[in-house]
Amino acid sequence: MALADYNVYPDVDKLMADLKAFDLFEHAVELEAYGMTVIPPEKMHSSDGFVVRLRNAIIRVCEERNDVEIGDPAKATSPGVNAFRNSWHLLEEDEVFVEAAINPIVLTMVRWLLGQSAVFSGQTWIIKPAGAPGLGLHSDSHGIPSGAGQIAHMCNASWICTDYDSTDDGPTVFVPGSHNFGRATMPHESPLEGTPWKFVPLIAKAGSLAIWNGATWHASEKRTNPGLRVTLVQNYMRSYMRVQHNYEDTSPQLLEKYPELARVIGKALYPYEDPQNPDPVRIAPMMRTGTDPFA
Ligand SMILES: O=C(O)CCC(=O)C(=O)O
Ligand SMILES: [Fe+2]
Repeated sequence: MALADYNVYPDVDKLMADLKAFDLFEHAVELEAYGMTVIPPEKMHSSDGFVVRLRNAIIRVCEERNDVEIGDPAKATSPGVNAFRNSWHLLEEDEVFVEAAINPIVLTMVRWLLGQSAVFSGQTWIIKPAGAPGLGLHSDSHGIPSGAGQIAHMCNASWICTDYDSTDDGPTVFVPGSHNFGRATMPHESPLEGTPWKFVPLIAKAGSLAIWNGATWHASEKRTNPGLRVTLVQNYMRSYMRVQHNYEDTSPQLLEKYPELARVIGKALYPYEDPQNPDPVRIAPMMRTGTDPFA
C-alpha cells in the first residue's frame, strides 16, 4: 500500500498521484537536489503543434507590439532592440499562453515546489539573436531575504521554444544546489567570467519545460549561433505576504505631504506599473532584499 492510499494528507497525496501518473519522480528529485530540472517534450502532455503555436504567438505579439518584422526565428537576424520591449503580460494575447500556464505537468511541478496555493505571477518572452550578450548569475526570488531558504518561494517554469543544443545557442545556465544557499548573488559572484561557482547549461529541445526554484542561481550565455532563441518565461509564487489593500492609489497630496508614506506603502516595489515592461527602479530594491535580512 502506498502512503498516498491512506488519504490523510490530501495536499500531498494528489501530488504523489500526479507525479506517478506523469512519470515525474526523477524531475521532482532533481528539482529538490539541483534546484532545477528539464522535462522533455514527450513528457509534457502538450496538445498537437503546441510549441509551434506558442513560438508563432510570441513572434506575432512581439511584431505587433513593437512594430518590427521577425518572421521565421530560424532564419531571422536581430530584430533590433525594440523587440525586447513590451514583453510581459501575454495571457490574453492568445489562448496558447493560457495553455502554457495551466499545462498539467507545469502545475504538478509548480505545486510540488510551492504548494497547492501557488499562484501565477507573470509571463514574458525572451527573443535572443546572434551576438546577444549573456546575463550574470542571479536569483529570481526577489524580495526573499537570506535566512528564508528552506522552502521555495517562487519558481520559473520556462517553455523552451527553440532547440538549445549547445552553449552557442545562448542558453540559461545554472549553479546546481545554489537554491540551498538561500540568498541572492553578490555583485562579485555574478559575472560568468570569473565567478567561483560551477555552472551547467540548459540543453533541451523545443517543447521542453525548464523549471527551477527561483532561488537557484542562473545566468545566460552569449548567443553565437544564427537565428533566434525563443523562450516563454513563466513565474509562479506562493500566495503569502500579499498586501490587504493596494495602496498604489494613495492620493498624490498625501504622498507629497508625508514623504515617508511612499516607502511604507512600497511605492517603489512590485508589481510593475506598466504591465508589459519591467521597471528597473522597482526590480533593483526587490533583488537587493534577497542579499540580507536587513536590506
Ligand atoms: O535564459 C536567460 O536568458 C535568462 C533568463 C532568466 O534569467 C529568467 O528567465 O529568469
Ligand atoms: Fe532570472
